[in-house]
Parts: sequence; structure tokens; C-alpha cells
Amino acid sequence: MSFGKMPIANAFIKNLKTKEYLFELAPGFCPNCSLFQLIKQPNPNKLFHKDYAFFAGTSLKMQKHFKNLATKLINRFGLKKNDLTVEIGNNDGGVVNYLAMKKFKNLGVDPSLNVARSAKSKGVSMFNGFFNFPTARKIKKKYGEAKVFIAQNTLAHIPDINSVFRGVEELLTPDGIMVTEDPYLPIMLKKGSYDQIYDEHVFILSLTAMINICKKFNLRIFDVEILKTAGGSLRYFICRDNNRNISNRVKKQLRFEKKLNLKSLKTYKKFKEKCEKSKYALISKLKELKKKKKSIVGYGATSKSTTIFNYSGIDSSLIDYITDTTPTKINKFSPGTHIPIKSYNYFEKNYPDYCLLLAWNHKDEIFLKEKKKFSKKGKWIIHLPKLQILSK
Ligand code: DWN
Repeated sequence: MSFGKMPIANAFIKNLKTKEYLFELAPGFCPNCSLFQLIKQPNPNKLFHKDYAFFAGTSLKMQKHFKNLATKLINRFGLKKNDLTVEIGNNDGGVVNYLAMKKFKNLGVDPSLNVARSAKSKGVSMFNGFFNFPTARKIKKKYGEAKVFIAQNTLAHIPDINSVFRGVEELLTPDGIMVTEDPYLPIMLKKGSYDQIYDEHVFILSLTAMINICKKFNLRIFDVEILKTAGGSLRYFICRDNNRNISNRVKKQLRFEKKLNLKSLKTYKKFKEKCEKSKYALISKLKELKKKKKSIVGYGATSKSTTIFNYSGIDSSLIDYITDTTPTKINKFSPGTHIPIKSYNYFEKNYPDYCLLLAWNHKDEIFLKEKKKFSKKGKWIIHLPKLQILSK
């Protein structure tokens, strides 16, 4: 399955003359290991560097989500102040930020220098680099073993996933746990949320695939939780193989996955059809509105929107501008399709007739904020799971 040539999802450009790096965005499914994954991925150094555009702190709801996990680690798993927690891809803070606030021993690991600096300025101990087996050894030597290892929307970003698990096997204390969450394959297939597929998401994970990986490294998934975050995710609780009983929730989720025919080509053909339908429904709605001279703005310059716009060929003839609260994205242009990105302040002074909700995973938070603002004047276009127009 191919979505065509794509630029780097978070490579917002300053200058329209910039020559953009393009690659073929084509996911596939491996019937042996059950991984849904990109066939080709650009070198991770092109994605995560000193000027990474995404700052997780832009969503208050996600901050609450991280804080809740920190509390859960203390209450459910009895984390003590001297127990080391390592979080990879913790961006500008993450869960370890909330542990650091309570003076728990912590270490964040992130390859993007600007976000890592932001986390450090908040009081998180940081290691600036990619996490893999050699990094795990370095961490163990310097800080000791980790009682908790966290990866929030990070594992699916790392091509050498085996090296990460080998690192976890090396780093965890005998009774340690790993907590990880990522967008969940069955939810993506059901919603037709093809915009979860872009360079950073090397994998869209499932419980079946995760069990296969864990087995290779003497690890066991002992519990799972279905989450609404990141467009629909699964959180996995993992321990060493001889520890903890497997919960009924894991067994139930596995039975659910078995019924979904995840290994059948038909499943992915159906998904591809959904993607095509979604794309044409969106393009025709935007064209219809433009014919009526309506103004349309994208809300949230997400990584996901790079896939939508480039796959659908949607540019500034259909979307006037995109509004975003992230300083690193403002006054730049969207990758590949060159739609200008404007500040929230600009948006408030230039409300359009319609907003296309690109940050649909933050719908509740955004709708709450806009209830008394934009929503009083304009309408929303929601493209998933079915195209909808919402007015107040
Ligand atoms: O896995 C990943 C997820 C968790 O975060 C990464 N690969 C990168 C990133 O993906 P994304 O860019 O699709 O994430 P978001 O969280 O959907 O991006 C939301 C965007 O919308 C941000 O640029 C911030 C912006 N925003 C805004 O302008 N106003 C967000 C909120 C909540 C707002 O009120």
C-alpha cells in the first residue's frame, strides 16, 4: 500500500525555495511478526535533531495524562523516591517531569536537543541521544538499573525496535516494569485514520505484535489499557517473564485481535479503500466550499496533516492557512504543500468560515477552548471517521 511521495512530516519550512527531502510512504504488514510497518523510513537523524518542531507541552490534556501516569506508578506500583525511572522520547518533559517535581530519581532520553533542553530547564535529568542497547549500557553504568522504563508514543518511532527491547532487558531491575503506549492498529483500521501513518510512525502496534517482540527478550505483557489519547492507543505494562500474572484484560484483548483478521490481506485492502474514500470526500467538500468563496483554515499543524495534505494534494488553494500555538511552527509553511502557518493570535483576528480540525486527537480540549470563541462564528470540518460539518 502506498500513499505516494512524502516530505518529512515535521519539516516545516521557512523558505519556499528550500529543496525538500521526499520518500515513498508505503506501509506493509509482516505475517510472521504481525508488525504493521513502513517499508522504507528516512534516517532518524533527519527527523529528530536540534530543531524538532513538536512540543508535547502544547496540549494541557496530554500533560494531565502524563501526570496521571506518574501518580499511577507511585500508587499502583509502589515507586519510591530512590527508584530510577527512565523515560525515552520524553520530549519537553513527559512523565518524568512530574516525577522530577516530586523529587523522584529520573532520567529522560531524547535525541532532539531543543526539546531535551526544555525538559532539562524544568528540572528533568536528561540524556540527549537515541535509546538503544549501547545507550542502555551507558545509562546502567552511570545511573544503575531502572525500576520503571517508560515510552509514551515513542516505541513506534524507533526502527531498531529490537535494540530498544534488548536495552530494556539490560536496564530493568529484576522486578522492574516497562510502561509503553502508542496508537493502536485495530483503532486506526476501524477509524480509517491513515494520517497516523507518516515517517515518524515506523510501526502501528498491536498487542499480538508486542507479545511477539517481548517473547524474544524474556519479557511479558501483564496488563493493558485502552486509551483515548493520540487518536486511540493501547498501553502495555511489561515485566520480566518470571514476574507477575497476566491479567484477564490482556487475554480479552488478544481474543479481540484474533477476530479481526489482522493477518489477512483483505483487511488492509479494505483499509486502503477507506483511506481513498476519506480523501475524496475531503477534497470534494473543500472544493465545494471554496466555490462558494468560503474561507477555510486548518486547526493544528500536526504531523498527521502532512500525510493528509500530501496524499490528497491539498494546498493553499483550498486551505487559506493553518493555525498553531507552537512557536517553532509559526510563520513557516507546511511540508510539501506549502500552506502558511499562523499564530493563534492571528487566527483570533482572522476567523474563517470553516476550520478543518487537523488535531482531531485533541478534539475535546480544542472544542472546550473554542466553544465561546471560534465556534460562535464558524463551522468545523471533521474528516474522520466520516466527513462531518459541525456548527455550534
Ligand atoms: O507520536 C507523535 C505524537 C504523539 O505527537 C509524534 N510523532 C509527533 C506528534 O504528532 P502530531 O504532530 O500529529 O501531534 P498532535 O499532538 O496532534 O499535534 C497537535 C498540534 O496542534 C501541535 O502543533 C499543537 C497544536 N495545537 C494547537 O494549535 N492548539 C494543539 C492544541 C491542543 C491546541 O489547542
